[in-house]
Amino acid sequence: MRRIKEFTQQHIAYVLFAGALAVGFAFGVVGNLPTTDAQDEGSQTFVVEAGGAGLGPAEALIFAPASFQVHRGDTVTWKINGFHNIRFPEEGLIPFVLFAGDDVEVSQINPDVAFPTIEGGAAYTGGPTNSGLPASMPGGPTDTYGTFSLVIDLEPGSYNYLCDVHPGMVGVINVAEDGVEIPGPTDVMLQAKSEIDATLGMGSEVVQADIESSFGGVNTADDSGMAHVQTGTGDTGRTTVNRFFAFTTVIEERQSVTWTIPEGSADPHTVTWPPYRGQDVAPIPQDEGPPLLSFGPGFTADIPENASVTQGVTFNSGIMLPGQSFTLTFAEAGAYPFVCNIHPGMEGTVVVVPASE
Ligand SMILES: [Cu+2]
Repeated sequence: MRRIKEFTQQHIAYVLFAGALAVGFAFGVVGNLPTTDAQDEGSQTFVVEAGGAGLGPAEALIFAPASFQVHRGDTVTWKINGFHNIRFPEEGLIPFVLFAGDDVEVSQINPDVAFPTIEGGAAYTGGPTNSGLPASMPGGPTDTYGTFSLVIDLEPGSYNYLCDVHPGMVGVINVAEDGVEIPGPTDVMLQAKSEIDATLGMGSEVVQADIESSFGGVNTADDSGMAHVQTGTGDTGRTTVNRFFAFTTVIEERQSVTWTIPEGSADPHTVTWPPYRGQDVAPIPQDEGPPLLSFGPGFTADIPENASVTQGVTFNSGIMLPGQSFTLTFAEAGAYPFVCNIHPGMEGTVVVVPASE
């Protein structure tokens, strides 16, 4: 049952990416990381869900439980359900991708997000640290699910962490004084489940409205000759649905389509044809240290904004972040399929009919 559920919400096949991370390990980025097995006898292991999935394409972008208590010496294990890192920050969120021109020469995945600064299972004694992005793929090449654990070796207090890929995805570990009674691992798991259910519940009404308004009618151009496709969800709290709304858009020749990721969304997407599955990252080996995780064809824009396309023309918006848009004008009648390179199942079509005059 769980296996089936997992397969229905796979994200990308991070084959190349995982390879690059593995190379990073081989180059010794993580060679000198602390590996102490510090878990005491009598200590407990608490599980945190990093991202929570429901039925269908809805996903809760939360750490669940968001906040819970441990004792010094306990282990926290994050179940990575999707594409997330776990970072105890010095300040706040850092960008997940760096674009050429913004302090870097090559557009790339931010190495400070991608590569770990601590090894899974090590003792965490405080300060900034990062799990890195998922590299392990238990269960098969499309399974990005894995775990990351830390033995909590911290003074009593509250310790915040976050995921850099999904802004707003944050969690707290509260270290209780020794001898103070705290809820056990089973209670913490139940709390996680109820938080995921509540989050998906809050998002579901808005998502349902999105689905009905876009799938229930035909999406066409407005008076200015522009049709709008909402790319992913917005205003759904921490619930995300990786779909295009609408799925099908019908316009006339020489009309345009604009795809927009709502400001309030937490997921990046692309608008692409044909798909470049597994080609989001093209690692460039460096003389020292980990490879540079440069954008592959999947993440790289290959057509100017507002370009005019005809049948057979390929197009890729490149990676788009929340609040960003991408526009194409369709000069020739025909059907134009498109996908998001990042989220399998996120697909749509623009049907272009001959102009009426
Ligand atoms: Cu997507």
